Amino acid sequence: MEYNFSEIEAQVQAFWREHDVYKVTENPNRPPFYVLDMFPYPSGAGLHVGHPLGYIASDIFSRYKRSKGFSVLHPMGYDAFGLPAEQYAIQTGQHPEVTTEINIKRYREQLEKIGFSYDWSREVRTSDPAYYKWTQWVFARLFESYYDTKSNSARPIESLVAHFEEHGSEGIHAYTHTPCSFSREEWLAYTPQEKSDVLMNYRLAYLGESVVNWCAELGTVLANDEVSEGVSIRGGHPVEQRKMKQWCLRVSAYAERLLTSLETLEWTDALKEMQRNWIGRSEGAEVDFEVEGTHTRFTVFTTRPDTIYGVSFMVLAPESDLVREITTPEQKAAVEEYLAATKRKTERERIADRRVTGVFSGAYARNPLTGAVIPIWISDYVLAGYGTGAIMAVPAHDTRDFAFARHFGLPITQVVLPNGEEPSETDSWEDAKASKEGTLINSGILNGLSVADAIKTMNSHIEKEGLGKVKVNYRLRDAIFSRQRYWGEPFPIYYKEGIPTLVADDQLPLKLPEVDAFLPTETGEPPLGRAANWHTPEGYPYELSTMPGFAGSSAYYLRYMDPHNDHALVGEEANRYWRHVDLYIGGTEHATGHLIYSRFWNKFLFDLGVVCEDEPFRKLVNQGMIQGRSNFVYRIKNSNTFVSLGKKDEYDTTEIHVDVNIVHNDKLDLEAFRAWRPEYNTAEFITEEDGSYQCGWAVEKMSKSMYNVVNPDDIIASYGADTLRLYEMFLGPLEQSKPWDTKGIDGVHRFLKKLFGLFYKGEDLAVTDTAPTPEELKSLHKLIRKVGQDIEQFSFNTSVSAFMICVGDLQHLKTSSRAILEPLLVVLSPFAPHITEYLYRALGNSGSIVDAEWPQFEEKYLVESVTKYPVSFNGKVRFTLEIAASATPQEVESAALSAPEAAKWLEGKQPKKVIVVPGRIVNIVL
Ligand code: ANZ
Repeated sequence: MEYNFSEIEAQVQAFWREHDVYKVTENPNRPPFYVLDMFPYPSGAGLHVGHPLGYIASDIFSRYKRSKGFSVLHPMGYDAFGLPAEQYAIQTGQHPEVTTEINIKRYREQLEKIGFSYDWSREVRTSDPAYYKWTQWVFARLFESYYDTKSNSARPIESLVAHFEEHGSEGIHAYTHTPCSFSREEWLAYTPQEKSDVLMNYRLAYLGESVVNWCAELGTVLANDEVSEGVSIRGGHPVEQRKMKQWCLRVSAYAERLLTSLETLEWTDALKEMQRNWIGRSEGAEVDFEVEGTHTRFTVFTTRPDTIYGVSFMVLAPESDLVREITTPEQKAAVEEYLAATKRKTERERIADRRVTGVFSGAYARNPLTGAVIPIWISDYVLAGYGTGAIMAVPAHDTRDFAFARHFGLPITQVVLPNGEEPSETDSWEDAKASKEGTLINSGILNGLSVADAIKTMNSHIEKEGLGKVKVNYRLRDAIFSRQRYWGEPFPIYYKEGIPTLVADDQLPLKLPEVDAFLPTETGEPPLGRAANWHTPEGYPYELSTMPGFAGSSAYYLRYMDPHNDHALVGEEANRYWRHVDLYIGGTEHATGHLIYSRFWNKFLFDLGVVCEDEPFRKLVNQGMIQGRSNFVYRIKNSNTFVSLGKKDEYDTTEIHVDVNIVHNDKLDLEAFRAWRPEYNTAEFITEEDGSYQCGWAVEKMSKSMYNVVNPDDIIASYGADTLRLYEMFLGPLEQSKPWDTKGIDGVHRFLKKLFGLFYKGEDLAVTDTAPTPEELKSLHKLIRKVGQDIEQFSFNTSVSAFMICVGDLQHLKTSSRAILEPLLVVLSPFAPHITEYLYRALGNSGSIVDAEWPQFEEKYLVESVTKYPVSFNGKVRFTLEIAASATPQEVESAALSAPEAAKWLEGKQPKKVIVVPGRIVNIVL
């Protein structure tokens, strides 16, 4: 019987479906194991062969764990809200829900063909109201909570209100960027609006003023990576920096916890380092400066308070509220002009841009230590969102301050320690030394100290004298959580007399309303402003913006644990059973966004007691990218003639991408090419001598525009899903990026045919109950050990080679023994689930191979058994030879003749005859 993969795969998949073999339960008799893939955004283009790489790896691991006795949760779903569907809706009028539905259907079909062991009954879609009810619910809890810096956990905002009612703001320990100070009486006298404003400074989900990239044309805020050089990447519309009220999540309150518990995770060092940098912990001090001639004070953040003697000017971020307050009338015009110019740059561009720009405010500040009067400047190298948005500039010790001072001719004051020693331990000091410009001044109370000690001394001086306070700063910002978009979760918020108020939990989900167009309103309000009746029954208007893309993905792993629970995001029982994701596989592009937000949500839900573990993803593996292998044809300029690679240098040609699907092993299918595009109907070819047209090639990103996208469906049609799965793993180490190259795919496919051939001779099943030989057992057990170790180490490519070696050995040994072949199937089944299921059942097993136990590795089969041969010369035994029992008679003969003891008896003669009695004796006749 032939290996008819398409029939086998269809039959096996139907069997899985009918018997629900991938349905998983909270089975108390089995330990739990949770394997998760980062769920896809269902784009219109469908899956290409790069997408399933991580999914195949996680599927192998899941199946392996299941055969090791675990109850394995391995779900799949869709991150279904998002911009492309909305953009498409704007262009075509097609409701995003409709396109999303179509795309999901396509994804599901493609995924099912690959034979994943997903429990589809747990599928989630973030755009499904039954799902986003819980996204809204978490938002509501965040709105109702503040962060208690004493207990280091989230607490109900009501308890803060209770405190205000008793004691005013005195004695609270609540995390905020804007501390408020009021008495009990003041609090009680506040209007509801005033109370709401105060509480907004503490809520974990709050309406806050932040600087955003505003694109008026698109009517929305854009993320930094959606903007380049002052215009939107999509459409090229102007983008400006604008302060706007946005919903924000107070992620920064969790910065320290997000940092410290990284240590407990099995993530790669590179990934942890990315998160550490993103969180960006920095120890320093906040120091207060006074604006000369006023009582206005402002605070700077510095990591080098020891350099305070050398401050020669101050710099404010352009967005700072202080700018308008202190700018003198003479400088007003220049400052306005500068502010307008900086509005066009995103923050990221400001950080990257090393050009010095700035403007003098006209005002001065007084150095609290030296009393020196120094100018206050405004420049965009100071960022509004970091520290306090104001700095003390020490050009002798800081490179950017130095560049600024040089550019504007400001004084450079170098601090030296009177004992002549120079501070070490920082680069900026090195930079400063290199400058050798400026005046050297005495460093006052820091005389003779090292930098580290000088910092400590200055910190305590600052605190003692009330000049400021020691402060740890984090680069991690609060997340801006609103988008002026249609296709996202509505906020469970309405405005009661202007006060943001939660929609009651029992009214959730608050469903996305219908609109007549997916565009902002004429007055510039978000698309939800077009919805009729978008208000509460009492007539209070609902929030018009929607949640961003990362809202729905922040807790999706919890929902899979208990996807149909109508009463809780996740029920206690389900959560206590599964606890956390044991293995998470996905791309590095989520290293900071999603992986910070979901850790934050999880920690918050942990504080609430909704989940029992403080970290969501125990082990995380990043799969590499599969790149495309593009092909080119060469068109002779101004003609419709195409010349093959080997001859192209003889002509003046243009290189053109050609669809890789009409190229096989770099040879162009000429007919398919003519049919590809109308303009090539009449194409002529100059081929190689053998008549073939050879294409050029290059490795590029896999993308539709380069015609190098390979659809897994096509591979499955030609080779089957098992070949696709094995081949994707065979391409190389999981974590590495590698080009898709089908050169080796035939080899992998032949391997499966060979495997099939071990089971069938002609039409008949050729498996017997004969006892296995030691060689067969050795080959099998080598494989069991190797594959088990490989899977545990995510080294799937090496397993594929091991399978090939083993099947080659067994073919050579003409193995037919069930005792070998059945365990072989089990070990191969995580990689090639269809063929193995089919053969396993052909062997007479009634259940599914997914329930078969992983074979036990036994060391004893690997120990070489040896045979002792007496070696006789002309009938007289002269010595004994120890040789592997598996040695052939020829091998025994040559081992006997080349043994060191043999030389003495051979006396240099050629033996007339050598008789080997296998397993018994060697007789050499001279
Ligand atoms: C004086 C000084 C002297 C500084 C010196 C550094 C070296 P990290 O380590 O990243 O926390 N800074 C503070 N707020 C800023 C802002 N909003 N935008 C741009 N720069 C800002 O950096 C902290 C240092 O960066 C602070 O310490 C401040 O400059 C600057 F020899 O103060 B330093």
